[in-house]
Amino acid sequence: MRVLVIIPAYNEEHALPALLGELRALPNLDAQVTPVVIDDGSTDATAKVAEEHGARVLRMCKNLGIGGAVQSGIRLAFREGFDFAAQIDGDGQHPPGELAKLMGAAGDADLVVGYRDKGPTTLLRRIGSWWLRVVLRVTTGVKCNDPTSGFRLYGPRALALFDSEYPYDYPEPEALAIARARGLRVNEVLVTMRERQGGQSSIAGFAAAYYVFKVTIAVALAYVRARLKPRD
Ligand SMILES: Nc1nc2c(ncn2[C@@H]2O[C@H](COP(=O)(O)OP(=O)(O)O)[C@@H](O)[C@H]2O)c(=O)[nH]1
Ligand SMILES: [Mg+2]
Repeated sequence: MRVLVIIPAYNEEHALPALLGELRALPNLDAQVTPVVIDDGSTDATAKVAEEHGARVLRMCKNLGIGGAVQSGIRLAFREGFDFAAQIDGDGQHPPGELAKLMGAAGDADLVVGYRDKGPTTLLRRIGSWWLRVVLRVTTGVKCNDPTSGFRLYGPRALALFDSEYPYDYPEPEALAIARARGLRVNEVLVTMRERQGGQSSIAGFAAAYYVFKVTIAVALAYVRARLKPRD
């Protein structure tokens, strides 16, 4: 079984060496793991560091934002015939050792989300995550402890779907709404997460409030749109 590990990275030169080292040293995961760093228009040495540490690198033509970066990785996985793709943060927040738990939860699910015990770290984020959980539940019926988590595993049906449509900014909750609307099965599993290992988070302060507002509307619209779209 071949798994492409998609690592979206915007200025993550500090965290990547340790992360890629951990991925190389993964103990007995029953799969062939290929890491690909999606360098999303970084202004630091992200691409060079990733290459030096043995990863494949896709360099975006400019900063596309997390959605564009992730979809590029998904397209690579789908078009090169990988069986699964995993998505993990380039900041070291998602321990590669936990990938086995995502794989273990795949069963007959098409998309697996890793969530952490205590939820996001800051109060503002916890409130936002709670609200988005409610919105997703009410509008789409998806039960997910942390719809904002970017620690994910995509099976073949998710790769096929997201190859053609994937949301752009703040994509994680919206992607769940699209998946559900198109009949995919979503599962989740408890994982351990760490703090970001260097670099800076994309979401803080005012951006967090905008994020919650934007995603609330986007989730509802994405669900309705995907339900109305004729199936191929
Ligand atoms: N900040 C930012 N991160 C991006 C972008 N594109 C890809 N990423 C990467 O996406 C991942 C998730 O972003 P992060 O800032 O860690 O989000 P958080 O974990 O929710 O705080 C990280 O590995 C980033 O390096 C972008 O345009 N901006
Ligand atoms: Mg992060």
